[in-house]
Amino acid sequence: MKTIKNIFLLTAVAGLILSCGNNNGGKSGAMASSNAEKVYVAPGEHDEYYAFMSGGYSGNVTVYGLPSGRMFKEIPVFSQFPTSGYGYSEETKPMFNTSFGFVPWGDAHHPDISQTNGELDGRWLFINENNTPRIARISLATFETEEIIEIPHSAGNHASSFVTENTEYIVAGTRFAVPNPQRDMPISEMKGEFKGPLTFIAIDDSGHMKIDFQLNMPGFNYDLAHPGRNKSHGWFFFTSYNTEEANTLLEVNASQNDKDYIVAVNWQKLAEFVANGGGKKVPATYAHNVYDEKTHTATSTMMEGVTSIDPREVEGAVYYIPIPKSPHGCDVDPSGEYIIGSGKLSTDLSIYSFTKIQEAIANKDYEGDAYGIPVLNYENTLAGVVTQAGLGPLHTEFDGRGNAYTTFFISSEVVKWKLETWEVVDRQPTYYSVGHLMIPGGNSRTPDAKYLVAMNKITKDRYLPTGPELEHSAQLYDITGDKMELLYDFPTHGEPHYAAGIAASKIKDNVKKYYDLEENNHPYVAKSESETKVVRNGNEVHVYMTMIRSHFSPDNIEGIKVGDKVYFHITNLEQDFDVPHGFSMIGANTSELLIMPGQTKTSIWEPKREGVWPFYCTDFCSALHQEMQGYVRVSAK
Ligand code: CUK
Ligand code: CUA
Repeated sequence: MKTIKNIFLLTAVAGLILSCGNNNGGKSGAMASSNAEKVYVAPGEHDEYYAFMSGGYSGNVTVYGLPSGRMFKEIPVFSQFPTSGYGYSEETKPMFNTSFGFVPWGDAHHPDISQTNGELDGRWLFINENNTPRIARISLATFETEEIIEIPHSAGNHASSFVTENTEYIVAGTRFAVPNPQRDMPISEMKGEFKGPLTFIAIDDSGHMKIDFQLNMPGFNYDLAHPGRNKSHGWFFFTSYNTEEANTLLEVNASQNDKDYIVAVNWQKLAEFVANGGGKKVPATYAHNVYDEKTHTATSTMMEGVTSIDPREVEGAVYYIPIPKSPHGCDVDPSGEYIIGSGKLSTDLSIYSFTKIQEAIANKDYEGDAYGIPVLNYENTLAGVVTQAGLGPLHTEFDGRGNAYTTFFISSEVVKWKLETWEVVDRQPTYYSVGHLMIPGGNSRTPDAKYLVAMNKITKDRYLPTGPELEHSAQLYDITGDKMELLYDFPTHGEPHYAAGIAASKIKDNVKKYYDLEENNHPYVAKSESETKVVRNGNEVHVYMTMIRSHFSPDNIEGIKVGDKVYFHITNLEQDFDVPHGFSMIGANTSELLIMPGQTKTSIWEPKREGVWPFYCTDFCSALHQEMQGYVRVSAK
């Protein structure tokens, strides 16, 4: 209890010291203006990098440009988004289907970009949902969520979504241990009974996610993860906490042991084992939701069964390595030799050597075991320790020049240190209390290390006050010199945990400008005004509608009755970049729709009253945008 209290005190003190200090990051006027030049992207010019930031409790992803810090877009993923109608349109509602029912909100933490040969390839962005465990795949051609898969037997899907070097697997680790299979049992009897499955999701030949297997680990909490890369490709590393398996007052009870574990998993061995028929098919029910770009429609399939592996049944595949208690981040350097574990209650970082881990495994140099899983020796696997580097280390990124950068939440700073000598070479304050940090490509073999973005949890006085809550704040540092230089603050949306950055050149030429109308296979498409019609089927009315600058067709609809269920299936006939049209109907509680060129979307309207009711385009699309409107006549039943 004492430690915990002290930590909170320290947070307050650190915060105070920093807020009394120089709030602009200690820049004199001249320096500030040269920093301004570094982030200045002249009107009409493009940024050098994309930054995809998780939205935390917003459930979505925001897209920023670096170095300008300009926000370009919010990509709706796990949450309904009235701006576009995502999760409201009939086509996208199935994206929120889960085994728990319709869940139109999520807590999105860790985005990761697909890789080929250890380099970011710019095809997809993956992101996890913590609360109702799911992983999403977003296309970096359309910037749309194309797929969401639920993770069965998991709870608090936090050690996710991290991608291996050839996107062989997207890995999802559970934070909460829970009964597996779920059952009614006393919470106090969790010890030894709960499980913490780690899920390995592959991409199948059709480009879709499929759960290949689950590693049914003992019931610790699995917090964060990163894949091995380069020489450690084929392995995956996770941090665990609460190895005490406490079920209450974790702040006290989960800090009893001085050490928790890093889990080292040889996934290549497990994949082989499963490919040869290993593992046990166990019951599982989970939703798999796929958005099809040709029909512009999502379908949800309820899947049954997963392959489960007991970590003890595959020799040489799973090991525990002790780490100072309650670790958080788990990061792997670009060479793959060093695995960095940060103890969030500690001042030190433990750095493990992949070579030493392999030697320890070969020599069976075990300290003992936990639930039959060998525990390697702490000292013998350690490559080094960065000592007294700061308070509350959380996450580390790399620049590919032999340096690592670690965030310290409590002392509110980013610390730069050298791999191999473990010496601290620079530290810069963050405003305030930084969580993750991101260097574009910082978790690949080849970081593109010009900038570092710190994602801060507390904003306080950085911006004009906006009521009791301020948006979180990111800070951009120039890391090309010996010392990091704070360039810029910019507000972020929701709560960015991790972010993924990539050179714009790897994406921008592949971005889709519009959907080909010829390829539109939506069942209710109207590809020209001559195909528009109104079809009644009992009390269901299907309106096949089109939109083009600057009218709807049809724009006068009669014959609708109170009690009807009207489906507006609206196709945007435009074949040009950046000409969406909107559709909104008076009194409709289903959100407006924003329909991309060549796309069809459906809105349902159930008129309650007789009259003549207008609809209009919501997006200012041409000089005659305001004329883009129509009426529906509603008569008594
Ligand atoms: S967690 Cu948020 S600061 Cu979800 Cu990656 Cu460490
Ligand atoms: Cu179409 Cu405004």
